[in-house]
Amino acid sequence: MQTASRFGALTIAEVRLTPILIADPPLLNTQGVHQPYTPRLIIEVVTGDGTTGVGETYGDTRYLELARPLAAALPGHGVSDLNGLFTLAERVCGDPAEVSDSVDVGGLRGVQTADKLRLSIISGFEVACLDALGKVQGLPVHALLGGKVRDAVDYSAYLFYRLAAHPDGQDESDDWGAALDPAGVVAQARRFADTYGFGSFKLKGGVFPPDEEIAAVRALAEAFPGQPLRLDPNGAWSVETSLYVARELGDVLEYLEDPASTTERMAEVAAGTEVPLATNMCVTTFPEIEEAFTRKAVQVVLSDHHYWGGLRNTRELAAICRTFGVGLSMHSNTHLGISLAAMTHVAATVPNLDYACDSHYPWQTEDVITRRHEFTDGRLTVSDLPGLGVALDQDALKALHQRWVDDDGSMRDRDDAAAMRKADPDWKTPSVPRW
Ligand code: GKR
Ligand code: MG
Repeated sequence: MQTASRFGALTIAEVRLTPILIADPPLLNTQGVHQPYTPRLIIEVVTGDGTTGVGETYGDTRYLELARPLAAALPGHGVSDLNGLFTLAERVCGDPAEVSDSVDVGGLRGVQTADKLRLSIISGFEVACLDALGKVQGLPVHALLGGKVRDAVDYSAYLFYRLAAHPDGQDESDDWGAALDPAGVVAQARRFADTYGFGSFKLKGGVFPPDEEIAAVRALAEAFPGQPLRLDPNGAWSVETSLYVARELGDVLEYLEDPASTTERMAEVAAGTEVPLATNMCVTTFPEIEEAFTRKAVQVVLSDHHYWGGLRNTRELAAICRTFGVGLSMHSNTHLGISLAAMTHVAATVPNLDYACDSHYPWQTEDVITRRHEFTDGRLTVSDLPGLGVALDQDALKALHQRWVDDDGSMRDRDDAAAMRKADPDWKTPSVPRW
């Protein structure tokens, strides 16, 4: 328990929640296509001495419904009492109205559960508290997590099949153009490599029939010989198809990510191939670890502080993976610079982060921080400034919030299938296995 005064530097005096909509390009995945705007939630935690810490997480309606009661309950809570934050969230958040056993499109991250939604909200608050605590104490977030074990964190290029423009004509257009075949994917990868120096490449698959995606990965292997490649169809394939792809690409893949959609299917695939299987779909919470690890269904877990419940839980996940000899990588969804700072701080503290991390960041043209992160040689330098080392751009935050206010409701919840129906009115979320 905190002993600081209610109005002291270590006590939360105010919490501000700002839902925003950020521009997102027409990236394709097995569910559909990204909408022109995607929701995020920016959390500001202000301590008794006026220090502000910032956090970022999912901003869809069902997340906001959980965030609001937590924000209201936090004033008076110690900013360093992060264990207490979890207890408080369990008490005040309740269960979200709509939790189904369908795949969570807002992340293609396995089945939706109330726990996962709650943890995704807690993580944004935890990051904001750590940022505030670091600023109060003059320490970077990585120091609050035990200290960095590396000065820079490697990221991989996150390649997507994509359209040139959004099907509904709403366009915060960019100049990337379409990428719908092997040549388009290689051109995209070339630009990522030239601009940011990325040395490893992940292709989001599950969009085209497997042979087309195999051809794209082969083209990447020819264009970037010896460089690590990954393919992730978000569980779109049957066990047979997964094994076929593993055979075709076994010599060039660093890992195959979520070829099949359940732990059971992943275990069957793993039993039939030497290619390591990675996941951010069948191991997404602590209770899912035991079955997947005992059945040797996955060889690499993609951590994500948003849905594992924060930076400290990410380190706990890392320790479990280390114990069981399972590799660790990092997953990403559409996010802004606050989340990238948080990802980089925690990644810097994990000794067994064996792979370059995923990040959607290069696809985002907007941000709520005053200085965008810059990748050099595919890496980000770990900040030693107090807290996360980022400053909130209040004008940008206001403008992106206004977009959320003005929205007719159609963009406030991520819905890749709805966006796809603008191009193809008959489009339905494909059932899995799709191929
Ligand atoms: O943003 O389309 C996307 C991705 O497919 C994302 O939703 C996934 O969560 O990138 C993710 C993944 O690795 O599965
Ligand atoms: Mg994935």
